[in-house]
Amino acid sequence: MRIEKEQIEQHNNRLAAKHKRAFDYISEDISEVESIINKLQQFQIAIPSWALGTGGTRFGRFSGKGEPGNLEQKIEDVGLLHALNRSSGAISLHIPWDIPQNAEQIKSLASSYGLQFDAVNSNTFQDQEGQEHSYKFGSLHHVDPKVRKQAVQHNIDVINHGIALGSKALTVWLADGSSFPGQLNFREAFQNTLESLKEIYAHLPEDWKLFVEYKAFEPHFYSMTIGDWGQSLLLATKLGSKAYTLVDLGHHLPNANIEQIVSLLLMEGKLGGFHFNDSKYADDDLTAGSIKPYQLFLIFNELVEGMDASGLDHATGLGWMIDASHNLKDPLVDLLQSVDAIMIAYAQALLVDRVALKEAQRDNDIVKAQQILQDAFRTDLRAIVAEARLRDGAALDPIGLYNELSVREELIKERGDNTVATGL
Ligand code: AOS
Ligand code: ZN
Ligand code: ZN
Repeated sequence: MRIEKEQIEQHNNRLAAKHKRAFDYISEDISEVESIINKLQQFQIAIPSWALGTGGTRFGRFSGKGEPGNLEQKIEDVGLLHALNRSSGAISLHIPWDIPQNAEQIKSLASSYGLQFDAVNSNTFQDQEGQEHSYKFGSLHHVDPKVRKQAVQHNIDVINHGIALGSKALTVWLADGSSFPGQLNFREAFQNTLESLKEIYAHLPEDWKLFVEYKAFEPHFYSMTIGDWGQSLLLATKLGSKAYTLVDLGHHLPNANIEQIVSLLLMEGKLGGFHFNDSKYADDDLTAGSIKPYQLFLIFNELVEGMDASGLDHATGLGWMIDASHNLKDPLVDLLQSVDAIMIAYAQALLVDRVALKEAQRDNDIVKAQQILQDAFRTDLRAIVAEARLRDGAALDPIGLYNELSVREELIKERGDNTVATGL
């Protein structure tokens, strides 16, 4: 299924008058409105292939329907999202779940939807069919060099798939850790991981980045070998200039100050990319902005400040990606909600009066500083985000149009009750 230009135009025409009233009202008081719209138009958030199917929990999985059964259909799904919002112009693949049989065909299919290939993700957290050694006790950190070698080779294969598709980054997330004290020698586990990553790093093309993702706990509950941003930064620093830390919002211990982590990683030039999601407890992988929208705004506030300070382009300076997986909502609707929440938080961060904030900080005027941030956060910028979509030829109300066009019903007609188990 494809969404046609005319269908979007008809939808937008119906909402045009209402949108114009809201847009005129809000933009009157914002002098830099054009520059904010421009930046929103540039900003793209990659969609992970594993978020397109209904996620599961270890207790059960309630299947959706009309879900993509192969890579072509996953690309079609992201194409639909991108047509609706023009902000989801990339897909992030997961090997071996998404092995492209014919890279050229896959590439041209993606570009027919205006999509690029974001970071490729390796998977050494599950045993694959026909694999010689098991990852039960870890992969890159494993005590047995034969297991490490197998995991390194898998990552090299993933890089090669990525090269064929035009990806520019490899994301490594490891389930390596221990669940009982004494199970691991921490130093050896770290050293083994570093040595394995060095071998992978040696195969990275010149213009590629390696993203080292950390996670505080789960699947292991005593230690994770790359458990926090310190361990990730240590590895990225030892590896070299193409290695960076990747921040997944759900991978911290409760109440961690993620915005401060982001700020310092940017200062060190070592923040590489982002996995957006939201959570109340841990790695809940809920819709971005659904639980802690103020935190999302504060993170974007640091991103904008830090990227401007180091001269990084907002759209291309970091890898932006969603990492979420649910079992209650239609995954496509959920992704539209996530992208919208991210855009709103970004727009609000762009609205912050940086000069006034700097002054307030210099004067130790904490009341003023707090007010500046909260003023921006409490401004309803939905019409500005919608205007950016309108100018890009996307829908004023993406979820509204998704429902008007009965997209899910159409997909069920095309694909049947197909449902796939993906995601972690
Ligand atoms: C796992 O918790 C991490 O968030 C990974 O980034 C990701 O979910 C995984 O690689 C996808 O299976
Ligand atoms: Zn992640
Ligand atoms: Zn996660």
